[in-house]
Amino acid sequence: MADVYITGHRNPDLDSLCSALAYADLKNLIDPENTYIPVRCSHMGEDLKELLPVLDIEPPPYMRNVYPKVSDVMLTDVSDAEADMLLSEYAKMITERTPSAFPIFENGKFYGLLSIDDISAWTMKNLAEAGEITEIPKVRDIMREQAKPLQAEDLFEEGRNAFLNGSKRGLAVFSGEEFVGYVTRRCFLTTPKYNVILVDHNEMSQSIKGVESANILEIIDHHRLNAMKTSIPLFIDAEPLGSTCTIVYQLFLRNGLRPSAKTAKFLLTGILSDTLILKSPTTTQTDIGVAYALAAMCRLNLEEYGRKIFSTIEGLKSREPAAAISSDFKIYSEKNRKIGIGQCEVTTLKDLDEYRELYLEALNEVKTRNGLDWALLMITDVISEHSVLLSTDCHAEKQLPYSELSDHVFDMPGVMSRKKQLLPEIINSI
Ligand SMILES: [Mn+2]
Repeated sequence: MADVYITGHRNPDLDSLCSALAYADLKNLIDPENTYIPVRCSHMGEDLKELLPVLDIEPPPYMRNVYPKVSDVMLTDVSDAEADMLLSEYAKMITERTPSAFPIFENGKFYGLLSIDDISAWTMKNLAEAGEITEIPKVRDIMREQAKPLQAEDLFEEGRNAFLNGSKRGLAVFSGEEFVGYVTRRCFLTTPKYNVILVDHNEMSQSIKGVESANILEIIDHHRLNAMKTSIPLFIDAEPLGSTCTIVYQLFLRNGLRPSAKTAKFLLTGILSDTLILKSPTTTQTDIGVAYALAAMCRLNLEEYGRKIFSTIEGLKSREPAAAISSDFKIYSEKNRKIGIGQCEVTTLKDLDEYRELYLEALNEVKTRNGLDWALLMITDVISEHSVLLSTDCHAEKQLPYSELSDHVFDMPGVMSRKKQLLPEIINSI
């Protein structure tokens, strides 16, 4: 029985959140041996936070990283060894095992760790001084100075280093102020690994932090392949469809299952949002067929529900530029250059002049903050199927096949897809 975390990309969009939710549902149905947990690996943009309650969708919980932690290896087997106990009573109590360190309590509250070094130091001292042991001490009287406890959230590496740099046999583990377990040197012999499934992305730079140290079991995606080297064989389902949710639906069918109405709604939401209500050029006949089938399953009118998904979109001038840019921002590494491309959906481009300068400024800050060579923002009018592109100063921008409306602002009629239409041009131009 293992836990497997299913995550979409950073700065999650609806396809990432919904494909994680739906795929976890499918995996739990077909593989009851393991537990599949949908998560999101970064915080959500303000627009998404506003939209989810409107759609009545609960996002998967936030998971910071998949680095192994002290809590993954700590021991929690405690018994009621009290500080006031005689050492002989303690010896009887732990006769079954020989722990190198063991937690001691006082009135039910954690008191400290008693280590075999404490016991042997006391024994040797008494034998050296008196030649025999005449009196049995209380546990508290032989316990020596305690080391600083670890925190459950501390990284495995930090825990291991605490032992390498110290001489202690064991260390207490706290969660905040509360004792939750303890670790001995033995706990750090093998590094635990998290199991993860990546949906809606396959690039390390877009994934959950620590993914390089995890077991990647599967990748389900519809983006270009730029996957990391994996440590174990894996299942990949990558298809050039409009949405990861379409692939997840096909996996339901392949397993002879039909999604529940709830899961059908997750899938439909991902498809309609990623394909801009089936209008984006990334939309395939498969996406269209699947979307209508799902709408019937969850009894939603496709057009109406699609408009609802885009209903809370605010004009960019009423938003905070840096937040709007980073709400859906992807970083690509190409030809030794780091390029970031954000995308914002709007329902009109008429007010562009009112916010253009502010967004260009914010884009430069985003570029600096992320150590990028080039940062771009694609502003897409989903109603008229027309985008404009804002760009930081970069020699490659002159190579773009778009007409320049003003300095660093390009016109892209008919361009709806960052991945399929814009990214190849960006790569070409550098
Ligand atoms: Mn997607």
